[in-house]
Amino acid sequence: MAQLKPAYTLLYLTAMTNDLINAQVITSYGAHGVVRTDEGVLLECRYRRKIGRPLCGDRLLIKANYAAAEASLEKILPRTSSFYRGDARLNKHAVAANLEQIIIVVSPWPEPPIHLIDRYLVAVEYLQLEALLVLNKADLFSQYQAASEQLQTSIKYLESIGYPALEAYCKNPGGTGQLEQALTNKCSILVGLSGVGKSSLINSILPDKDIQTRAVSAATRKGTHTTTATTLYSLPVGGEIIDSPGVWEFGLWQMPGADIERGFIDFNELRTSCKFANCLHSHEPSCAVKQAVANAHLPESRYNSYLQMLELFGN
Ligand SMILES: Nc1nc2c(ncn2[C@@H]2O[C@H](COP(=O)(O)OP(=O)(O)O)[C@@H](O)[C@H]2O)c(=O)[nH]1
Ligand SMILES: [Mg+2]
Ligand SMILES: [Zn+2]
Repeated sequence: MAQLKPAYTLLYLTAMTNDLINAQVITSYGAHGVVRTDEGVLLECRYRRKIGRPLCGDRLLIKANYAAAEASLEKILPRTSSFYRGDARLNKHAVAANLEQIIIVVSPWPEPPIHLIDRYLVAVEYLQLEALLVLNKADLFSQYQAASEQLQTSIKYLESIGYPALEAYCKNPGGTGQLEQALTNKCSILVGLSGVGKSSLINSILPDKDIQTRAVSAATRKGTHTTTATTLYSLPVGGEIIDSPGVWEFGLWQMPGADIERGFIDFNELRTSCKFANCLHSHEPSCAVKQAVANAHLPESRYNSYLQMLELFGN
């Protein structure tokens, strides 16, 4: 039979324990970060080189010292996904872990450059994550009618091949209900051009964002937390949102042409009919994808996005 411990030893044990406990990284600074235990306690966590460098969103096993509000990293648990950004040299860098959904935000103004949505969708497929297209600033549709209609047409096509989409606005209250539903109980990130309304959407769905930010600041030894650091926020509806300002503004990273090709999911049922099994649908003869464009079964703009991506990011 286990020996009964006096109360003071139990108190001591809860203050300083050698037990491994589960936690998630809220923000990561390189050699340390802020983690939240499954009980909801924020602790500054020191990393250890031989264990690795956790990313925002990583699930960890830690040893906690609650009295000192600190912890040490013992193990990074296996990731269900990794999210990357590309740098100016098109190299990829991991920025977050365990994301499930990428929210691609577009607006009639500023209008997205042609091919931007298709480009993001290739990355979504490469990362094997879910995508959600959000057409924001719905209150501006009548003012920017041509741009809005063009966007709606592209989005309708993307919906027809399987990508969910919804409209939102955050100038007036009540415009983010559908989005909140789509975020429930998932870990998501918002991407898109500067000015499309990502911060406004986040403020609308995360009314306590400032409170959460201050709690992270308080947990860091230096007492500051910059708003540009990739940070995980808990949603009131359940689930999380990772805020990483500017993460996919334009660029992605270099990837094999075959990965770009797989990122166009509407090529799936065509590629088996190409003459060459490894057809990249550019200069090859008897290409079913080119044929589908000629027959208007595949939008020319999608195909042009594909060719542009092969040129810019293919290797
Ligand atoms: N008309 C209108 N303007 C919006 C809406 N959402 C955001 N904005 C405005 O668009 C500008 C850029 O928004 P912001 O959230 O900073 O975009 P971000 O750069 O993607 O984070 C700001 O002036 C916002 O007030 C919307 O739904 N309708
Ligand atoms: Mg912003
Ligand atoms: Zn082909």
